[in-house]
Amino acid sequence: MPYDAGMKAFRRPLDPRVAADPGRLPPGQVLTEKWPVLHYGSVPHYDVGSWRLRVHGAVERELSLSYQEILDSPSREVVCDIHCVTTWSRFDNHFVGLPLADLAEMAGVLPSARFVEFHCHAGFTTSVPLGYATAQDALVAYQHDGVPLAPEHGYPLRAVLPRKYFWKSAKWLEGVEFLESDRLGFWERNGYNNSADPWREERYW
Ligand SMILES: Nc1nc2c(c(=O)[nH]1)N[C@H]1C(S)=C(S)[C@@H](COP(=O)(O)O)O[C@H]1N2
Ligand SMILES: [Mo]
Repeated sequence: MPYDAGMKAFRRPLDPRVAADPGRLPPGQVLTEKWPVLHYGSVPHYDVGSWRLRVHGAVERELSLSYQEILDSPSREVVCDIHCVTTWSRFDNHFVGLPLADLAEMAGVLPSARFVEFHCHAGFTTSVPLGYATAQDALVAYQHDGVPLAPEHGYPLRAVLPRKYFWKSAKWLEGVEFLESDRLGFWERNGYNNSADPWREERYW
């Protein structure tokens, strides 16, 4: 079989959203319709009656918020595209949650804070510069496309940081810590690029 004929079988029709806006898909990414599940370790099953989010570090007041308190706070919807470092992208995700900027304000983030570190189930961590975490599109989210997050996607709460590769969008959040100097997270210590900008293809070190 000629080489070319074999390849054609795998060629996908161009998605109309990519055809309409070719620059929407970052370099090296492939569009997917389903929402893949990707993480290290096993999926935790939280009892939201006892689960809390701790907000701490370079803040005036440490917070410990219940799931209900988070649901009762003013929410924001963010519609965004997500880009995984393993090359899948998914368009038009509707996340609802609490803006990270609001959390920062509630806790009284100190002027010395420059990074935000996310603490998750089983010791998983990741971090971003404060400016990304407090941008309009950065959330701690509890809902995706109209339904509460499924356990495998981070229930009860995950970070959503659409401007970075999706590994920075930490699932199963237990803590948000404001830092004066950065700490490398789980994937970042294992070869991922700490800056993680999909438009610059900052995948690995
Ligand atoms: N707690 C935790 N969050 C995590 C991860 C993980 O291993 N643990 N993996 C990250 C990676 S690599 C990706 S691509 C996204 C995948 O999110 P999804 O499974 O909801 O698609 O979660 C991120 N958040
Ligand atoms: Mo990922």
